[in-house]
Amino acid sequence: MPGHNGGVYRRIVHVDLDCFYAQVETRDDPRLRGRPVAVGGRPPRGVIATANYEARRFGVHSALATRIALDRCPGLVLIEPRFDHYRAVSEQIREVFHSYTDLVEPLSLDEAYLDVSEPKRGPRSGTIVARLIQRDIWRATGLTCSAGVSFNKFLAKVASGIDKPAGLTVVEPAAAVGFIERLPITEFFGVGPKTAERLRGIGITTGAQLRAADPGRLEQLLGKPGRDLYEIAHCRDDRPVDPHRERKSASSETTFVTDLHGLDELCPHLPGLCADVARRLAKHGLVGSGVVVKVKYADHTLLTRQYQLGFPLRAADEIERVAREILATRVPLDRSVRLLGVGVYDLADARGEGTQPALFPTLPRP
Ligand code: DCP
Ligand code: MG
Repeated sequence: MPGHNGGVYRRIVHVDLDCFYAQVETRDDPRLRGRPVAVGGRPPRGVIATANYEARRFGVHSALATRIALDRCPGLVLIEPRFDHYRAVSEQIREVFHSYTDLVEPLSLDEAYLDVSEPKRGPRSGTIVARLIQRDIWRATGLTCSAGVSFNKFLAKVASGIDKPAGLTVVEPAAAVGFIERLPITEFFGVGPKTAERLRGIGITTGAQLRAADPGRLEQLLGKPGRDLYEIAHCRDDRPVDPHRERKSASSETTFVTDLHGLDELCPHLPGLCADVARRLAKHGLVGSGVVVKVKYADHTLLTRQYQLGFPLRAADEIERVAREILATRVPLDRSVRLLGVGVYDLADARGEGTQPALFPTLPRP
């Protein structure tokens, strides 16, 4: 059997609240029920953090520019995010988790892995404990969540997304291979649009094809993540649920198909990278006060340059301004570059950090 470690399967539950911010808002204001609702920043610069299912039917989704969301769904109710409030709700949810196990690894405000192999209470059944958790969250907060249960993190997480909202999906060991075979490649972690495109290039679009692939070829194509994908597709995912894992930075990077030269070629990649970093911050309810730029040159040597601002940032265009300044003044660009990355560090809760005026930081010249 896959994932069978010394005769014992772990019981991992992944819990994810349904359209979290939007569900909290509709819970708090019953007049919104049944109407399309999105939580996000106002146009022209704002983006959607999340939308309820009514709004999703119009093509409104996380990270979409609010301006476009309003075009797609003219009746959309737009609500400014209330991060402190979501954080408080998140605390209530974590209390429920901790009443079942101390092995809780939060991934964001609304999402966590739990190892319930030996629960503090309830039976030794992942499925039943997951149901109890859904019930207790509902009782404590009036919110629905979806859960996935399996013997490793990857399977539990994918499973929780199968039957939203308020669903429960269990992947038993005997069903795991069939489950993986049917998954589209984009469901595997770390496979964004770019990686999916590369995999498609070698004829891989499903879990079944990934399982049948040559692991060496995958590694050649994608590096170490290629090897990890192969392992995961074969149910080998021993990552423990780690209650002490902390996010110290949020970053995004891209490796270019052909090496790039100079500021003019690199700068067009900054908006995408910074938008990605901003999304990660938003998802975790965080802000950061340092920006780091990473460059890998054609000969694979790495260089990072960072700048500590002393005040918190969270918007993509603000991160971009600092990153551009670092790139322009502190990163030698006389050599070809194969990878560019941007990150934000010194993270703190977004709590109390209202929407900021646009910032135009200028770095002191080195
Ligand atoms: N979030 C955000 N920006 C993103 C993604 C998410 O601000 N790009 C915030 C809003 C979400 C919350 O994080 O409510 C949780 O993210 P999820 O990805 O779990 O999305 P939802 O809970 O909103 O929807 P789903 O029902 O698909 O889980
Ligand atoms: Mg969610």
